[in-house]
Amino acid sequence: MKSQTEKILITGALGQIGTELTNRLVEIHGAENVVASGLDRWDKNLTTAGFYERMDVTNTQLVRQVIKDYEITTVYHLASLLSGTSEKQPLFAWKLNIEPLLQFCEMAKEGLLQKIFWPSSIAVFGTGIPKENVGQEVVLNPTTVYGISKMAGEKWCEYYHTKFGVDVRSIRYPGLISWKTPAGGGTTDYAVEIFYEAVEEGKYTSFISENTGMPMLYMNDAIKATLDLMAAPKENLTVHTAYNLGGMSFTPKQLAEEIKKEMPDFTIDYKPDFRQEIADSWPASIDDSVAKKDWGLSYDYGITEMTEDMLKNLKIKLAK
Ligand code: AKB
Repeated sequence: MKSQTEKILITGALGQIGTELTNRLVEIHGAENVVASGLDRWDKNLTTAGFYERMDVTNTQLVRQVIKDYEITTVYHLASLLSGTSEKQPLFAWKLNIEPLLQFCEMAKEGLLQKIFWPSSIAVFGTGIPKENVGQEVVLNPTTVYGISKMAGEKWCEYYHTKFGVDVRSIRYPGLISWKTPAGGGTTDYAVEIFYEAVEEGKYTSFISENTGMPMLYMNDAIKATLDLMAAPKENLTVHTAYNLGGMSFTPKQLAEEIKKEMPDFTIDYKPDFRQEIADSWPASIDDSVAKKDWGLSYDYGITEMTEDMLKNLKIKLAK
């Protein structure tokens, strides 16, 4: 018999979202109810979770064993290859981004798990869709490996929910900006790198061109949204693919202007690489009214508050 307490497993727990989500889940549920997992060797400073499992998430047998051993009820399955890296390793991206999700859905179907969170992305939209204020129910036409895997994952979530009543919830994250753990392999990562380089070098060369707008979200708001979605009553949820999240929208040039308000000598130049084509296929802004209506999505950070908080924290972190 499973215990009634929520027991949580986080995959990708040492990544950009994973680190901060783990900390928050530990605050809410207690370290003894949170199991972090990742590929790194265990070290006592690795995570705030009460337990750590060094685990390749594509190793189904091992993952099942971990779920059983800890009597896990809820999985935050964050392990994923992002858009830039996926273009370089398409077959591995498909394997990592899809197969473990299906395994977790199977475990939930069998009654081994009660709830799953899986991140989707604005990468699902793709070309031929209006750039601005893209709605929840538009035709999806991803042209990247990452976008294709996320679109397929969303449809699998919907399938398991509709056919078997699996409680799997998802968000189409925009670019995520944070200072605690660096991002890795994404197209929106310029908006994180720029802060590190501003503090360390006073200048930045952007791999995205100056007037390319993309939706972005500060990590504090991303964590809040994820937990709010997971806490929402099941019957309020009308979207079983993944919820749109708009956050804020800006271009590299606009972000540089914000940084200059705090650091007047900061300079930026532009040298777009292969990720420019990916960015060009994504929306510039997103309509997230369905998430606001269904589970009360709200944000605390705009571009100015986010920039102030990033610079304040990175100056302290990088001085150490
Ligand atoms: C990426 O750039 O690949 C991610 C995303 C928008 O999903 N940050």
